[in-house]
Amino acid sequence: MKRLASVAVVAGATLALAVVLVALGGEGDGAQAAPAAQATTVQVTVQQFSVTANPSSAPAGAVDFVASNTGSISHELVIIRTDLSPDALPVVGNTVDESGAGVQVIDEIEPFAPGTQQTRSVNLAAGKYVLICNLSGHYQAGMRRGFTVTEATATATPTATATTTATPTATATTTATPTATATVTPSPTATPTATPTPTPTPPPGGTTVQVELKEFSVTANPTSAPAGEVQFVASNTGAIDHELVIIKTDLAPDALPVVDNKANEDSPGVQVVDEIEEFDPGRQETKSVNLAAGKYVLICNIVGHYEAGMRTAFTVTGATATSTATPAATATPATTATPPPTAPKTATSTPTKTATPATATPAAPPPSGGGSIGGDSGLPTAAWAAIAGGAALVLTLAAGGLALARRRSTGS
Ligand SMILES: [Cu+2]
Repeated sequence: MKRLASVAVVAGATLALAVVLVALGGEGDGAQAAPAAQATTVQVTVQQFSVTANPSSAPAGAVDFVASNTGSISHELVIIRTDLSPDALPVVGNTVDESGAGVQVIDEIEPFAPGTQQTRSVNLAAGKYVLICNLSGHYQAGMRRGFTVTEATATATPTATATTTATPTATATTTATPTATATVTPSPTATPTATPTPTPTPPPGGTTVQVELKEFSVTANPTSAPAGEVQFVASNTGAIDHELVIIKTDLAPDALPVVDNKANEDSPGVQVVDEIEEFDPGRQETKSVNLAAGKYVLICNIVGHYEAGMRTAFTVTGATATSTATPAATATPATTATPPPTAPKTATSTPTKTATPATATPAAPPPSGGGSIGGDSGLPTAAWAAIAGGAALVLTLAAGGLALARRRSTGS
């Protein structure tokens, strides 16, 4: 009962406020009075990575969505009727499943360029809607917004425009509740951070370059390497898929020719050396390439990403003098006792069996050898070695016989 009473007070106060405003002469645009008759215009802003709608609801009937792309890459607007919450739409891969359960696509504005505006008029029944951009990864990155369509007659004035103009002292306490205006949340703008950390250390087995990919920047550390093997370790620290394209070019990173919102990988002066295909956020991919001295640009060439800032310069210097010192012998494992090249091969090949007396695991026979011999029994290691040797011999003979038989049967 108390609640009812307070509701009545609020309603009364609101009514009073409205009366006062009308009496004052209605400085606001009082066009909100009869929305059902004509279309409601909804201003929609799409950018990386948000969708906002103002107002955030409309009465059933004609609705004109005026969508502005204030981002730096292309976006689209899909109008979906669904009772699911905006962030709970079914996702397949990197996009919302537009034919998924509980999802009904009403209409959409195809991808349109940054800085442009598109309008779409639709007729909407009362219900809950979600406005999204369904370009790869954009929905997950945050491009979604709930939108409500109310019954046409009942709520003619759900959007209290009076609150913006009127700030009355007396009724302020009671009217504090009903302001349900669309909040325009500023989205984070892309800030390419070029970290200059040049330390081209000469590599023992190649230079490792850490590359960070995110919306919308590419950073490399170090930013240069001596000619030769370069291992790119690319981390996607963003919220959507990215890729890494390694391009040899004398052009500046931001001066690559662009076609259809992508750097043109086939244009003259642009030589794609290699690439890591697009991969998920939070993941890491590695690619080793052999690079000649020269200038390079590292980019993500998913539609729009290059233009949005995903590019950085990378330099490959002439091979340093230290390249001759690289020893080829470091690769050999534990048995590094390998003598200088003059030593005969027989010296290293024969003693392998005897050289491992302690572990009791003799060298496994080359083909089809599977049995490892455990060392827990009471047998002396010499006995095990003998058994192993015998077994190896038998296995080898068996394998040889098998191979012979097979060769004979196939006739080759
Ligand atoms: Cu990208």
